[in-house]
Amino acid sequence: MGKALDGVRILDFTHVQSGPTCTQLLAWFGADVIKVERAGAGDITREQLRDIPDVDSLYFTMLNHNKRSVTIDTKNPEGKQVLEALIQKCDVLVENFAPGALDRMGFTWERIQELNPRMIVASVKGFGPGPYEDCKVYENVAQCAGGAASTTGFDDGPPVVTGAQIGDSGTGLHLALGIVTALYQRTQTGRGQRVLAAMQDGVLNLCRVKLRDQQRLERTGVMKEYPQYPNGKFGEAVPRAGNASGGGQPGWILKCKGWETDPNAYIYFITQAPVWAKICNVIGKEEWATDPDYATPAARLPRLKDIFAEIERWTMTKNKFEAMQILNKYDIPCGPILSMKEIAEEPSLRKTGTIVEVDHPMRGKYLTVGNPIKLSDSPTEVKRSPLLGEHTDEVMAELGYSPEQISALRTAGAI
Ligand code: CAO
Repeated sequence: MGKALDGVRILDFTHVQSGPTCTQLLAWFGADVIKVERAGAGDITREQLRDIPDVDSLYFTMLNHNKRSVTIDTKNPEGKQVLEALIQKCDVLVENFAPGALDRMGFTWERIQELNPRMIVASVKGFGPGPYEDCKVYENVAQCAGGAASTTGFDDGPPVVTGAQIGDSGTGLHLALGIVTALYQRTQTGRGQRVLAAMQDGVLNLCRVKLRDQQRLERTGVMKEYPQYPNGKFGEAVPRAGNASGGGQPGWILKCKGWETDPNAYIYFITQAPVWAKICNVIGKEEWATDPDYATPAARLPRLKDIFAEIERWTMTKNKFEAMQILNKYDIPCGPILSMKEIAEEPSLRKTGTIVEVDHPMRGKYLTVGNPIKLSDSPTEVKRSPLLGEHTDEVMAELGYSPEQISALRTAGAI
């Protein structure tokens, strides 16, 4: 079976996390992703957080599946010529260097257009145009600047960043969508274009509901689904909402049996309005179904703290999986707090290819997250990440270089 992006060639200048997640997705959809790295060193993540000496780290291997690696010195004049040949042969250049680095290499948008007017140039940057456009940015900086940190955590504590890499991997996803959209437009126009995904913008896009709440707060001064209501104070900006649900169906994280020793013995419980009577039955508070203080969503809002405390008395008598099983029988929305250990061992995730075991020639077997997006006509086969420069000769030969030329370029330090 073919792949959705068969025939698309990507010149992958990405490093660390944000850019590599984007090109990994494109590779999983069938694009030929040629990762250009610095000879001798490569993507800095190859050596970061290593768990086995001198072996590519899990950080690197889990972000660079299905790619080919070539080493080219982009500051060497002959190395630049090789890159020019690659630009002419590829459809998309993806990069996430610090602002200006591509220009400093001599590959301005204008120069790339001269070489290949069909080339799509896609970039991750920390910020879009504005006061911070020249700043270098990592994940947590983006979470802070994009509104996630100020709205995450509890009211009486400091801002908190989330473990989900919404700044890096989130922006990589945004960029991947921009790239396939530009490829689609190119089928009509014949022209390439620039695609920019700024990490601050990507995080803010994922925090869209918090900008909604900012405007609600300014209009009404209060947001009744927030834990600050009715006893706490609202300030001028959207406060941290703890574990409250974002929408109109109140939810909270509740203790389950074993919480005293297991940090993840918790369940997320949503008091969805249509199943309120069933919730009352399950927790043994049948009278709440008709009591005017509890029977309607509006009546419950000022009492959510007490309501969740009562529900928790019930959830604490069950482990999170038992609670999940019982609640699901009644269509009560809930979810166990799963640890990474539990996720790694979950057979259904292995079955769907969301968790995949990969074999690597130097590290042996390891687990990775496979493609979370499943296409029925373009199934993903997760292949190990490349060793540094593993495909230099192969790609050079495809560009038309003879073995003698390749060897001369190697001696000159260009590749
Ligand atoms: N051969 C020779 N030189 C190379 C090369 C190659 N193959 N590949 C890269 N380089 C050079 C670049 O030309 C650049 O040189 P100059 O600074 O002289 O122009 C240099 O290596 C390093 O680029 P960088 O500034 O991007 O790297 P850094 O480690 O200093 O910064 C980061 C890293 C992530 C902060 C920065 O790249 C950045 O802000 N990127 C955009 C935002 C982003 O993606 N952040 C998420 C990262 S994941 O958490």
